[in-house]
Amino acid sequence: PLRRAVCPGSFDPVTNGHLDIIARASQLYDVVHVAVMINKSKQGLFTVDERMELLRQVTAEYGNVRVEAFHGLLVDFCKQREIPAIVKGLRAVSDFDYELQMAQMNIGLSGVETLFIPTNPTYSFLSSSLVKEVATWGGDVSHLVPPLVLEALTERLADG
Ligand code: COD
Repeated sequence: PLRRAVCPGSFDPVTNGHLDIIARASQLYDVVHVAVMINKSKQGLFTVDERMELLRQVTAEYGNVRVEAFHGLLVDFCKQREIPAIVKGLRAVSDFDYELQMAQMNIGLSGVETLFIPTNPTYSFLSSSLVKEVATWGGDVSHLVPPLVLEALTERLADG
């Protein structure tokens, strides 16, 4: 059977930090599902469809990445697709508390394991929310997101 893993997140929008983890997971597993988790209480800068389209384009070169959206529990996404592993990036100790809590909850709920990949230090300070904030005020984020995402950000922020 194919070895599967999921990289979940909000991806609003995808950054070079996300891509580093997705690329590394794609070397370790036959199929990597990238799950855009829908959070109705959190309005994004990009719609879920826009986030998925950006993710599809920037992960196309890896060849074994599937981008999907899901509303509900991550463990249910995993159960429906027979995915035994969640792969997450750990940026710093500050990520650890919450990530450990979620990992323990998820294994308790359904036996799905969580594996952590240490973030490339180049991206350890990077988050989608900081990228949005810096870009909003005209700061240069061209080294932090793929060119396609930079284009989408510039366009979206010019609209608003
Ligand atoms: N470098 C490396 N990895 C990174 C970086 C970076 N700079 N930035 C982010 N990442 C990785 C991390 O692993 C992170 O967890 C993931 O990418 C996604 O990041 P975001 O910011 O897009 O997404 P979050 O933090 O909003 O995602 C949280 C989830 C959606 C995964 C979580 O809330 C969830 O699983 N929700 C579904 C509902 C559920 O099951 N809840 C119960 C949980 S126990």
